Amino acid sequence: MNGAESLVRTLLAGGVDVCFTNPGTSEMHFVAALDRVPGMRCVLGLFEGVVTGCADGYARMADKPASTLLHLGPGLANGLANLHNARRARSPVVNIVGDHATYHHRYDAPLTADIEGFAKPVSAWIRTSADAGSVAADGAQAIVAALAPPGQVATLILPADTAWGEASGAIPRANPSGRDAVAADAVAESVAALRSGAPCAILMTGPALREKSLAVAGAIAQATGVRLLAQTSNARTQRGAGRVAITRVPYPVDQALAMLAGFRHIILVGAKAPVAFFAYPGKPSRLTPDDCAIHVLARPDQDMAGALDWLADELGADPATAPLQAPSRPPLPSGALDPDSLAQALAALLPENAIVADESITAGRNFQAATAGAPPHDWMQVTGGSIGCALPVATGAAVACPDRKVVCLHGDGGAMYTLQALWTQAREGLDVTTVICANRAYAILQHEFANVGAGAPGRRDRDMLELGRPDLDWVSLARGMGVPATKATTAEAFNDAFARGLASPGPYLIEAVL
Ligand SMILES: Cc1ncc(C[n+]2csc(CCOP(=O)(O)OP(=O)(O)O)c2C)c(N)n1
Ligand SMILES: [Mg+2]
Repeated sequence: MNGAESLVRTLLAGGVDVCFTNPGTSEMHFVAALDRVPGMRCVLGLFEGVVTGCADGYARMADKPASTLLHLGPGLANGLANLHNARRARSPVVNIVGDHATYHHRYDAPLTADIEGFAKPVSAWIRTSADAGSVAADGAQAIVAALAPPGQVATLILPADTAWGEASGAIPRANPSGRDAVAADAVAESVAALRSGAPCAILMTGPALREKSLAVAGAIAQATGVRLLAQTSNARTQRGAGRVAITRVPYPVDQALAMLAGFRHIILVGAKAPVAFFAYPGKPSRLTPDDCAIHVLARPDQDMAGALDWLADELGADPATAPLQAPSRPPLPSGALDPDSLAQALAALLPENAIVADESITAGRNFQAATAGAPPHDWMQVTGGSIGCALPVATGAAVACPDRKVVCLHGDGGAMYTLQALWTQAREGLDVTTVICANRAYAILQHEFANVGAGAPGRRDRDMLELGRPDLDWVSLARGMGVPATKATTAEAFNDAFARGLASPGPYLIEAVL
């Protein structure tokens, strides 16, 4: 058995059975091993930002890592932005990067690069395998590192000769460490804050936004009057009818400041103390008032569900008493297609158990509010602010959950970064309905231009923020990659197209002209 095969068998033994890949010459023995060893699903992405975004989406839904296979430094570099989003999502990823053979390095061939240097900022764990005999053990440790709470990117660099050299065999599954319970002090501090009588909020993210923990938090809110809030961007929120609804801290700084203004205590469950996405002249970076105390009930790597259970116990809050979101569906919209009618159509049609990948930016400001009473579903956001995330995240989620409908809501600007994901959806027959919010602009930046006080935009400024001349033809772009598509310019046309996409078992794209 060679090193590559020992690694593939080790990955499978460790429960990693999907590989999102874009290989090159240095990975050919790994590619051969993927074919020789049965059991690994290999999914080709035509750009590394697709590969890494798929691994992120897969992990968010499967709660376990996929592996990637990337080609040397440049391949990794192309995938970095979505590894950044994966890091912020706390997604476990076994990020495998091929490298030149160890003895080839000294010649500084064209593709030679500082792979560890490229990997460092996004990786919690990095190892370059020394020889074929260590590849399996390194792979086993990469899985443990990826799964270490809260979930992280583990980068394994595989010189070509470690893949083709002789190895002894696979390493059996190792147990990853679990989440540590929170300290009694942290619970006591939160209880004291909740009993103080002063206005208090619980700010949550990560696993705390799954249905069961939300119910416990809802009961705590029912018992104490505390306000439940979620971070602005979350990897995955379980929401919809029959679940405890949670409001996010808004992105616009003034709205966030207004929401948080009255609180004297904020209890963090996996979340960070809220800060503005960007600095704006004359506005604060921290979003909480100066006299607001911040209490950490659970760090991101700790057991959030257990912490909430414990807190509920102390307060005598019974999860059965949590107030649940009532079902509500609006009628189908008619007339002009705009962000409001689009939101209404989503709310009217979103199917039960859907997975939503949301990078709709300005068009989607009301999508969450509108769909609060839709049937239960999961909602994934761009966690690291790096656009070009949702198309691959939707693709990876569809690989993880073949029985569920995935709906991808995307700005037209961000979608151009990783549109190759559509080809992967077509090739793999993935059940994803994509809605492109075609406002022909980087609309958010048009607002931000004013927000940062850059003055009135000139002609050249406008040219940097508008996407027209020519308009992107999303129907042709999708069809060119094997995805059926249609364009909607009215609410009625969108209703029909969205219903058609939801009814079809494979990928479908709608260019919603706003
Ligand atoms: C990787 C990366 N590059 C650039 C940006 C800056 N940026 C933020 S939003 C945006 C435009 C988004 O446009 P679109 O997806 O069409 O959404 P809209 O603002 O029109 O709603 C850009 C370029 C970013 N956040 N990430
Ligand atoms: Mg746009």
